Amino acid sequence: MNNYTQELRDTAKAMVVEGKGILAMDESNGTCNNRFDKLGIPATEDNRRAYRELILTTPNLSNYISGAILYDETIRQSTQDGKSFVEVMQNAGMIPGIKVDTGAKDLARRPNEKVTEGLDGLRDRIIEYYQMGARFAKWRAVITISDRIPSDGCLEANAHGLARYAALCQENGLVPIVEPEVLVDGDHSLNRCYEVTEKTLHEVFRQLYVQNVAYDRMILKPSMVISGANCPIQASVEQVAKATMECLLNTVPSNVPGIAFLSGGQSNIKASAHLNAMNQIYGVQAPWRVTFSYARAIQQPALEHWRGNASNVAEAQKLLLHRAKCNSAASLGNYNADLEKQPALV
Ligand code: 5MM
Repeated sequence: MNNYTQELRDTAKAMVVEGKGILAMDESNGTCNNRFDKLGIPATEDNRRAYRELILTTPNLSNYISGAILYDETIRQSTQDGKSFVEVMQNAGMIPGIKVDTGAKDLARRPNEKVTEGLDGLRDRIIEYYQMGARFAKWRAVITISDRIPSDGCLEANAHGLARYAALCQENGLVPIVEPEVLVDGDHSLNRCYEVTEKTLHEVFRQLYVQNVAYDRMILKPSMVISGANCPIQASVEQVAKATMECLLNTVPSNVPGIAFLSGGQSNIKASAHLNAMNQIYGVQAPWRVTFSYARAIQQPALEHWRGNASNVAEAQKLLLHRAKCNSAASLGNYNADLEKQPALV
């Protein structure tokens, strides 16, 4: 056991504690600016700061959110009245996390495939983030489906990167969120998504083992097994829930404390319904907690309402809290149409 063993176990458990999930707000400047552009919000550093302040100061957010994933710019920012975002989170009882990958880049000699970069200097960056108050990290690998891909080379390179990152995190006190995202883009079927997701997760856990990563001190952030966005036959909520859970039960070791899904461009309601169905159908049978680590499926209504206007902050916070509350209920199998209609009280 190194010095961090018990701390990492405790942090991982707290991240997926019953009834809570993780808020992803780690959009890099490029992604955040694109989302602002679509709504006519000027893409300035202060607008990014103001938006993140809106999120983190939402009253009662910690009733449903255990921790939030920040971006490098965000973890160094403060509220308008000078309180650092890390302090705001600590005071509210939410664990600060940090995205440490530097993005998915073209994989050499593999058309249409990506590999996530960021290992250079990572140990020093993790040590700095720990000192700043972060207690977990995130690294996202991106896998694209077509008839010919993913290649074995792409799966191996991405899984290796995830495993090297996870080992460095555990060595230096951060719980690694391991995020292999199988993209929804394409016209593939649910079965094809199952096949690719299963192969991806097998390779990820093989590489985690090779790099000596402790499964009981990490969180998995997978995509759901879902029909491709352009597939003419879209699987039902129940089919997605069953396929996803079967796939995870076949691949994820039972001592992983929790699975926190990404939403991957699903509608808000579908993201809640799928998570809810998984918890309703499998409930206590699952060996790990099954919850959410959504970005768009929690933030989108709030961002659309805010539009960069200070007078919209309070209402935007209500919308954010509502999505957090619905997904919290889904993580317990208690989400339903009535709850969806009830506004959350800030
Ligand atoms: C897949 O994206 C992650 C989860 O978000 P969704 O729930 O919206 O799918 C998210 O944490 C993601 O990693 C960032 O938003 C994107 O960051 P980049 O690095 O692409 O700006």
